[in-house]
Amino acid sequence: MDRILVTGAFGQIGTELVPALQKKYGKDAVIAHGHKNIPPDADVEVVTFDIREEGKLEETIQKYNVKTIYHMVSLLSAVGERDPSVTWDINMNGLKFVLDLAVKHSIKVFWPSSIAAFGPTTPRERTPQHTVMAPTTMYGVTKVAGELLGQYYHKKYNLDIRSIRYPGLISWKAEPGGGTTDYAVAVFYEGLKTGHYTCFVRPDTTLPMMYMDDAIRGTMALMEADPSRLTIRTSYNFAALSFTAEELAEELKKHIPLNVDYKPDHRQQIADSWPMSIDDSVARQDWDWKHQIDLSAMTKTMLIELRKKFGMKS
Ligand code: AKB
Repeated sequence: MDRILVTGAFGQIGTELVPALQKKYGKDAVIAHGHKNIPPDADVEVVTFDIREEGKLEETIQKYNVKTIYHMVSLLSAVGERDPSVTWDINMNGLKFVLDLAVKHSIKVFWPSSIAAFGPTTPRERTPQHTVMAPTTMYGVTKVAGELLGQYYHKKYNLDIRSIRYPGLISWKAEPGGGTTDYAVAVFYEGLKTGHYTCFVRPDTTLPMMYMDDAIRGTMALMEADPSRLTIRTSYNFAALSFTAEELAEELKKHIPLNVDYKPDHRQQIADSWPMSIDDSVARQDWDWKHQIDLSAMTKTMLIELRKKFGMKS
């Protein structure tokens, strides 16, 4: 049986991608790779190793007859600045191992890029698909380099690699860790638990965001898309919502008592270097991408699901 390997399967995206893939392709078709913090109740076949251990990755590919990899392992923007060398090592060398083995074993690859691939010299409104890409974080540098490496492997070795530039993702199942857009999730958690949130970016900070269900649907749609329609093998711009930190807080206040104060920290500079909104018309044209969930629907769903998760009355 051909199987799908999800690396970084217990991170924010992997946690929701794995059950979605199991639902579509069958429970036994999916193998989940993790390194640390594997949930004891994980309902999936799990493999555990550091992604830089190339031998272990190849063993897994051969043992399970892996024919598709969603390579989700990555250190994010804020945490990536703590140790840029480790960030390069995990994000780039990990990716290169995956790409080399994908060529060797004829595997199709999904790899996530991000709005972090853009930088302060990029046009910030309706950022085009093809534009200046000069990021100022190590995470962003690895995203641009990874996009180019993927495209190179596609042209040189005919590797079927597909990629999306994710905006900030908002979800309730697993919290993000170490990103700049994490405030847009933390405000839900803290707001519900304590009625108060101290936000680490200014109220007028505007970033592109998306509810996780849309992100998972879009990711799987790109992987299913007819390859002859795909014109981008670096990474597709991918968008849904754009709002300020204050607009998000105001939306929450329609449903819960909430007091938000703003104490910008080092992450403000990163947020200010990223786009405020994204032009994703190429994705919409090439593989019919269309988001479904707006700010109001997302806020309502987040609150319903988090209340259940925390055992609170609705
Ligand atoms: C981060 O904030 O680092 C991530 C991203 C936008 O890639 N959420």
